Amino acid sequence: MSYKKILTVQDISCVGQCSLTVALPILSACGMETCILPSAVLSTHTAGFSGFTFRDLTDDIPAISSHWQKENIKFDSIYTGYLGSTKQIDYVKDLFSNVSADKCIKIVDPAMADNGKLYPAFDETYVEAMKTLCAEADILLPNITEACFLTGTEYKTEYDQTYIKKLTEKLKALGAKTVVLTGVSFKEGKTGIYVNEEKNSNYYEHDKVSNGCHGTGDVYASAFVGALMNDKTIFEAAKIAADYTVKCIEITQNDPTHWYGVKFEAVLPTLIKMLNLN
Ligand code: PXL
Repeated sequence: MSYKKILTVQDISCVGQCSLTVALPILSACGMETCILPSAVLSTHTAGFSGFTFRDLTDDIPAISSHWQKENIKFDSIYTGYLGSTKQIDYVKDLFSNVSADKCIKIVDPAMADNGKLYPAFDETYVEAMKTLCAEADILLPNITEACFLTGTEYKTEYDQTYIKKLTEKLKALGAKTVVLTGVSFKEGKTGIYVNEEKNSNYYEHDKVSNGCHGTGDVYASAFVGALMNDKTIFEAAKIAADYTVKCIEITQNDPTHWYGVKFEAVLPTLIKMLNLN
């Protein structure tokens, strides 16, 4: 396997098993050199805890980026998640221009909404700015709520193939080359991933093991990036990430004290096996 250098830009939620505390271990387990740029530092994530602290690191980004450019540091992939501010989106676009290696794969998880609602920190201005970042993505990894906000589509919990196909086509019209849409359920008890690539679309269906666990979007995106950078195709990476995420949910769902994230650590060996890394 070739040794790849990835940059991931997202927050540090000190407690909560999301963002960087998930991406860093998963990408490392997948054999990647994982470099990080924290967008903000929070005491916990914002979904379910109250009174969390929030330190915005937007103003640190230009100097970090300049230093990397002076050192000629470049990345084989840049993967972005939860960002700290609307202004930061412009800085991330500068990173895409300035610290990408040849053939750098730009992966954007718009991490801003779920279950029909924006996360507390975000508003319409953020959504508008996020559209411009999505336009630069080689691969966009939204859930259905994010896809609806980004395309001005009515959010539905029941839908058909046509609704999903149109949603992903509208995301591609923003400029993203490939859309990997998560949480797409056409049948009771099942959910899956709808992948709309440059030339063809594909759907991977699997059992729905819970009605939504916090942090699974970040686990999914990180495993997807790890698999893709191990030279899996986009669809193979989408399937591996789904199978891994299901395993994480299975070992977490019966523990009511663990409502804030999934126990992704214990099943990392399974992910490594799926990638044939051992
Ligand atoms: O998992 C997405 C996420 C990441 N980071 C922070 C969050 C959330 C979701 O709520 O609050 C800080």
